Amino acid sequence: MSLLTSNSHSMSEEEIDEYSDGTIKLRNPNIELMDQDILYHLALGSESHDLNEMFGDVKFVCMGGTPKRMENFAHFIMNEIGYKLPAGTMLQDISAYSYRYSMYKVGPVLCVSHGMGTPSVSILMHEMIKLMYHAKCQDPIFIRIGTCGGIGVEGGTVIITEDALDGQLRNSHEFTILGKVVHRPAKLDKKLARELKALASPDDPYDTIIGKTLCTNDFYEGQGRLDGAFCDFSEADKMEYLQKLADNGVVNIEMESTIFAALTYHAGIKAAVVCVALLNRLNGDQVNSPKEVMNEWQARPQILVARYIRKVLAQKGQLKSLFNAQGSIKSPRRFKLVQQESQAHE
Ligand code: R2B
Ligand code: URA
Repeated sequence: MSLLTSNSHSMSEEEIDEYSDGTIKLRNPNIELMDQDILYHLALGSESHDLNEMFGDVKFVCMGGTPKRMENFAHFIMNEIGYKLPAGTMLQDISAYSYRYSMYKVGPVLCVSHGMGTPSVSILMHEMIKLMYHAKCQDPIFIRIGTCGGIGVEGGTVIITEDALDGQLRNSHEFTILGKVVHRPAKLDKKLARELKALASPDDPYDTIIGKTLCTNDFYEGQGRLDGAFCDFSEADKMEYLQKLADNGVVNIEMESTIFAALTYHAGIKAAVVCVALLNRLNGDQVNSPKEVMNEWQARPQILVARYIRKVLAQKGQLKSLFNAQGSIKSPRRFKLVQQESQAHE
């Protein structure tokens, strides 16, 4: 397929946008012709950094809204895959100098914050896909770990997205490019979604389900909330809309899934979205569960994704080598506590 002639609707299921070695085939011929490619919002560049050396081993790119959640996830996954930092080193925010997104690397797992809403995710996805290309990563899998409002599901339920729908229930993301409206399919990897679902344990004290996800451009009016600064509809209108969503198989609402799905699919990257519901929107609009409860809920998608990463690494025989890697930190959590304790006595 010519890089220039491929368009939004031409990519069939069979077409794979990667080379036979699994590296990303960039659908933009301009990049190769540039002296350098500055990934401005990541504070990285193709000539300023050895991106292949830094990121060539990345197999999983996990993204979530906030820098803190992704830092927590980085520490969590470090424990889960038994990755040990070399003596005297700590996890560093690789993109700290961008002051936009944060990024932590734990062996084959890259943990990146994406901010709120599709524009923020779009910018990040362009740069992350180019990063995968410059780094020559092979078959990277992208997973969004997020929060959402549930529809007919209780707070704390883990939801794996089957299809991402826009505000008009279309399974695509709408772009305006050079003044023209372009739709790209918002497709996620169904097999990956099923594999994730299979890793839910009957012992988990919560449900893990698969369903359709509505992606909106706003948290308030856009999600049919009555509690924004403005509201020109009635409670009955809202309930009718939520019921319509439910009738169409929608089980949750969030704000990033269509762009995430559309750009990963366009790049030929396998991707999934796993969110935890912070409330059941059929019961109300306010997010008002206690902080500790919500923190525990937010760990749930991370637990599922960690199970998946462990499983894949174990299948490839790579889990053991990570466990055996040289390192001096036995427990990142305790390490941090000891460090904080020492700082307090400075
Ligand atoms: C879920 O939570 C955020 C809004 O509070 C948004 O980023 C999303 O998708
Ligand atoms: N995130 C959303 O986008 N909506 C909710 O209701 C909760 C979290």
